[in-house]
Amino acid sequence: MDRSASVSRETSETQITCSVNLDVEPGVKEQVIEVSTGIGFLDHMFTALAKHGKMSVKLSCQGDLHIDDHHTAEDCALALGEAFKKALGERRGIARYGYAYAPLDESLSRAVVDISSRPFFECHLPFTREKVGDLSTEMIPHLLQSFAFAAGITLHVDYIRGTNNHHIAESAFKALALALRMAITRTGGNDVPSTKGVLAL
Ligand SMILES: [Mn+2]
Repeated sequence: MDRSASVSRETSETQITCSVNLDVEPGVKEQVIEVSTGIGFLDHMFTALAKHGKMSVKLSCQGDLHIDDHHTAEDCALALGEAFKKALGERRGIARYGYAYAPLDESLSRAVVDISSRPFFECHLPFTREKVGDLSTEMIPHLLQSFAFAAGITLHVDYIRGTNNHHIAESAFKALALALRMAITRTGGNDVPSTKGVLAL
C-alpha cells in the first residue's frame, strides 16, 4: 500500500493544493515533483526536499505575494506537513528516528527527526543575508517549524559550517530530506515503534 495523501488549504491569504506519496520506487512508481509556490527559491528548497527524501510531491500555491513572502512560505510548509502526516497514517512499521548530514560545497548541515507526534523544533541557521532570491532568510526557520508542527514530528536542524547563504539553506533542506527518508523507512513489520504502543495521537 502506498503511503499517499492530498490536502487543500484555503485562506484569504493563500490557496494551496498539496499531495505527497512517500513510496517512490524507481522503475515501478516513478517520482513526480511539481512545485509551484510563486517563490523561486522556495520551489528549489521543496524540490530538493522531495527529491532527496525520495517522495513524490505536488504543491501549488496562489499566495498574497503582493504583501510579502510570509504567508506563502509558511502556509506551503503547513500544507506539506499536513499531507506528510496524513500519508504516514498510524505510523506503524517505520524506523521513527532519522538523522543526516548533508554538505553543499563549503556548507554542512545536520537534521535529526523523530516521527513522534510530539511536535518540537530547534534550529540554528545563522544566515547573514536578508534574502536568498525572493525568500526571506528569516522565513527558513519559520517554515521548517511550520512543517514540523503540522507533520507532528520533532525536528532539530543545525548549521555546522558554511558561508554562502544559498548553500546553507540547501544543505539544511537536503539534510532534512535524508533524515526524513531514514525515519519513514519501512521496517517490514507492523509494529508501532513506541513503548506507548501508539504514535498517531
Ligand atoms: Mn507566521
